[in-house]
Amino acid sequence: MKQAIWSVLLAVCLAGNFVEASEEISGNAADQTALINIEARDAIDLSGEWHYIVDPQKIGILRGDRRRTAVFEDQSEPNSPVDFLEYNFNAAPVMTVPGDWNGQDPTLHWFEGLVWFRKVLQLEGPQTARRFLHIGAANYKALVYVNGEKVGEHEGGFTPFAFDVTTQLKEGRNSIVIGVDATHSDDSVPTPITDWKTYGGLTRPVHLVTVPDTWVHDYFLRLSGDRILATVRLGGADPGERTVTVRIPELDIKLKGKSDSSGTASLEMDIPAGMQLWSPEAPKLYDVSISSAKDEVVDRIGFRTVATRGSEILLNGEAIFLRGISLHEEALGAIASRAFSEEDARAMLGIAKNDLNANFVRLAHYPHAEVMTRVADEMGLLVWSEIPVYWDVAFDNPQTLETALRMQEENIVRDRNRASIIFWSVGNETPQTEERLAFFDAMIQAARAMDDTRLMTAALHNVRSEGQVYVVDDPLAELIDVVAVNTYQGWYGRAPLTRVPGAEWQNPSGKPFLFSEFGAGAKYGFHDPEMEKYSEEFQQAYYKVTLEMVAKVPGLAGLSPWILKDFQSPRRMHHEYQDYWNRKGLISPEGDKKLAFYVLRDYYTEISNKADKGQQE
Ligand code: GCB
Repeated sequence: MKQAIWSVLLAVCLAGNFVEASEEISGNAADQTALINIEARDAIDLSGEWHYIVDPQKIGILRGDRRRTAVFEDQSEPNSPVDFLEYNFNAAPVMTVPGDWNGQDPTLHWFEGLVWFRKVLQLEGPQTARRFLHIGAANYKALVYVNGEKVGEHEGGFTPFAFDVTTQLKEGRNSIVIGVDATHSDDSVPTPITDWKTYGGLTRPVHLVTVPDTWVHDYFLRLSGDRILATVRLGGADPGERTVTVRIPELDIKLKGKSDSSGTASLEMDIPAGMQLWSPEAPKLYDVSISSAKDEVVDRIGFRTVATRGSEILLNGEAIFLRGISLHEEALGAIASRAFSEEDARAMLGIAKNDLNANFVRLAHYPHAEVMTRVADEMGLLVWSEIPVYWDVAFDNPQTLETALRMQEENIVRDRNRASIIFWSVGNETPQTEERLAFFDAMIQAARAMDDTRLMTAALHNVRSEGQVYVVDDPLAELIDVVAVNTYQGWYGRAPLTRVPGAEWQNPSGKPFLFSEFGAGAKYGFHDPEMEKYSEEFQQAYYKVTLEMVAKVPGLAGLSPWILKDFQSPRRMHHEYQDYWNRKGLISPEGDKKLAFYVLRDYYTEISNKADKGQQE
């Protein structure tokens, strides 16, 4: 169950005579999704060095009469009331936040347990302003304390959360302690079994955000038919009956209205003449201001529509072919890391857009950093955004569903103003069971209720084969808008590459059909004229035959081969070729292009003129 790890731990510690737990540790104190667009707010950026303490037995979450190990209290000061301490943040090493611990401390390379982080913050004057501690992401669970008091906890490694810390902050020295536990379980999302490395830590920025009495919490601007719609949610003790204004100066737009008793305002108008729609070729973004009373948040937002017509995907009413590539959220470099700066995002997405001639990226297998979709908006790349319901999660566990729903909500609320995102994906390669169908049904309904302007999808692998005919055979196809399939014929299994072009695909749903993955491993620099697996020549040949097969699929709407860059994975243990890297990248960890890169680039260049005009014949 969701809190099982903590409960077991408590039981163990009680047996060991720790008499009292620090406090209630079940439940999630964040009662609503975090306020959005932190970069545009009045905020203190807590990036930089944080002291950290590794807690392999997770004893630091207990207090009772053992205050000497109650790490969250942070009594690391000379006049501590405790007899003596068995930790000391001041003497502990530091690491950079945002950042994963795996790449920063060699002893934590594969560590998947609890690490405590502490930052001291000096604040001047009496602390009356309302403040939120906003955490961009902590993988996987976070326990958050301010000045020794618990302000909340959060589960889920890739989405933001925030706690109101107004009453805990004080003038002078403030201690912020965050316990980050990277332990996954059979009930977590994902489980411990993934083909990617679990990076632990505070992997995205931490901010202390100041808001006025009534603040703009989140907003959603979009097109619906020939109207612009804006939904603005206010926060505060009394957010009802407030004037809310949305301005787009370049278009002379000023929408004004009042919030309802819950603090939500819904504004709309006809699309003005002269408004430019966002597209990969012309990624037009407008400066937008959203304000109410003393709060104003500015953003840059693009407007476009996405829909389906039979087997076609329509962007702004025109059929589009998705020339895609999948990517993990890992920065370039021999020592891979999860932290994604704007520079990292520009480097990776730039290779996709400019070097590969892609117009689409599948951001697998979890929500990537917000900066990725912001840069995609700017560069003109369409985005697939995914929730890590990966392989076999506990589909029959209501708490696992709750976790997945919450992640999805946090992701959608954070990112639904990004024109680049066209798909919300609920998961990847899941087993064909009734429980899983019900689980996804709940996710899809919830996503549609929050955002009816995008298409729902999932990466499927349930395929029936009749000789060389492959038929997508998954009832989930009924619930989603776009059917996407992962296929590895020619890599996994013994079928020779010569068989691949003869494969014939059928998609009985009649909905748009994508290849969300295909790929083969190759170690950059390993050349073999005999085309052994793991050689660049094998991968190159694999891409050639697979693209031959792809080109024959009638009405195919696009592809996102696996994957742009080699990525770290505990499952890839072959010392000669893998050394814990999944080598299906078209580029090496350092960014060197393998031979197959050019095969895909040439294919995209060749079809781009044709594809821009419509789908494949
Ligand atoms: C898949 C998974 C992906 C793996 C990939 C592989 O089907 O969706 O997460 O990394 O195959 O390399 O086998």
